[in-house]
Amino acid sequence: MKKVYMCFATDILHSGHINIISKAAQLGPVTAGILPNEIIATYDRIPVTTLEERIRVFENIKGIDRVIVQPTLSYRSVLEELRPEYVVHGDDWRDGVLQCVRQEVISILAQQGGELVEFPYTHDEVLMQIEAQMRRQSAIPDSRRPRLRHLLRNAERPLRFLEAHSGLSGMICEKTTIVKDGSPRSFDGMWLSSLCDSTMKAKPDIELVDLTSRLRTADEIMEVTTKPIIFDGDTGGLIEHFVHNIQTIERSGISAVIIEDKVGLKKNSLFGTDAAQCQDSIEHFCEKIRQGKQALKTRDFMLIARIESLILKAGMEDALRRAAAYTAAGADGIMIHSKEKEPDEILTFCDRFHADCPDVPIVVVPTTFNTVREEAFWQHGVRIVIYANHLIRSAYPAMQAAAERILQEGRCKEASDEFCMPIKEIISLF
Ligand code: SPV
Ligand code: MG
Repeated sequence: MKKVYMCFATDILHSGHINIISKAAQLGPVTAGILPNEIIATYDRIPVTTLEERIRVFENIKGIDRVIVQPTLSYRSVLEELRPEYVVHGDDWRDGVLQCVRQEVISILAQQGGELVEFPYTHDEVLMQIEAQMRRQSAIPDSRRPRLRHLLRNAERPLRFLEAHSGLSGMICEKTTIVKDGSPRSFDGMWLSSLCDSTMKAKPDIELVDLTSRLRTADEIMEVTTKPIIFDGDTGGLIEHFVHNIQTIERSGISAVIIEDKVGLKKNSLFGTDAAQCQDSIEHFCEKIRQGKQALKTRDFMLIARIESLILKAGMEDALRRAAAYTAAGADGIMIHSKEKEPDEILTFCDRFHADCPDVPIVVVPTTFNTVREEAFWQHGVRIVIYANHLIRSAYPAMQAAAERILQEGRCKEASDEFCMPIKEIISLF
């Protein structure tokens, strides 16, 4: 009997799958490989059902002989062990991020004397509606909120969060995927930066843009995306206000808030000691953390404490003392910030804190110490890397250049040709 292998990422089964499975079964006994949710999340919507649930469903489908877990997007380990005569797939993976996976399958099968059999993929109107409904479902607050904790539990590399300041930039965070070393790579979620949200409104980053407006931006992003959001909560304000505001943020479907240990007029940390800024006392900030945690209604939401000691030149020992105190007060993670170009102080902090509290996620924002790669951060215990301002910092000069070019030429042809996407593309983006 010739062996047949198929791999599945879907959580919605429809007649198209059943047709393809019955065609595959005519070739020989079918082994179905099921991809884990976190692997699917690297290039597509996170499944709404668990891996175990999907295994049980596939075990009971007529035509499937055996079900295994395919641990990676690459078929290599499974194909080398199973050595099937046929791999069966829909023809929808010829384009898009899976084309590299397909190419690898073809080359492994060529070495093993196997064959790839592709059947036409069914584009079904009803199915597309179900898929759209699933996307909406995974965007509702209760489904979205726990996603950060879930990703952290399963991560084998730092989660990457990219700044979003609008629905459009949120969509870029959600959808941008590249193929690197044969695997798709995308962002894990959005950072709702106070700097970028303020800049978007042409305001300074001094807690001037109020929570109502910040949540309006969050809502715009949430309307068109499904990935988890980390909210930059600035200082959190007065404790009396924070205990209310944290509930509003939690209710919206955001997964975490980061508050920084400063008091008084907050200015952006990257001014360093050039701007007079006052660090909160350990006791007072711990009280803010304790009361904030007590106010929460779910166990899904995370309150992350941000330490400004290195920014304010209060020293490493102060930073570590604060990290221990904030963790003891209930913080679900520690963000350590620095404005140094060299990563040394950040990495020293991470090593020392991680040795003491290996289970507390460390968050970094490598805007200035930007030479360190994500894999290296992981080795130092970093679990979330935030690219905090790169979409707005790249958009602003591009807009400025287009505006100047129109003025220079007295017409828009040159700006259009040099800087702009085709009209045809923008009118059909959504
Ligand atoms: C932000 O993005 O608003 C931050 C990070 O708080 S930083 O600008 O580096 O302070
Ligand atoms: Mg900020």
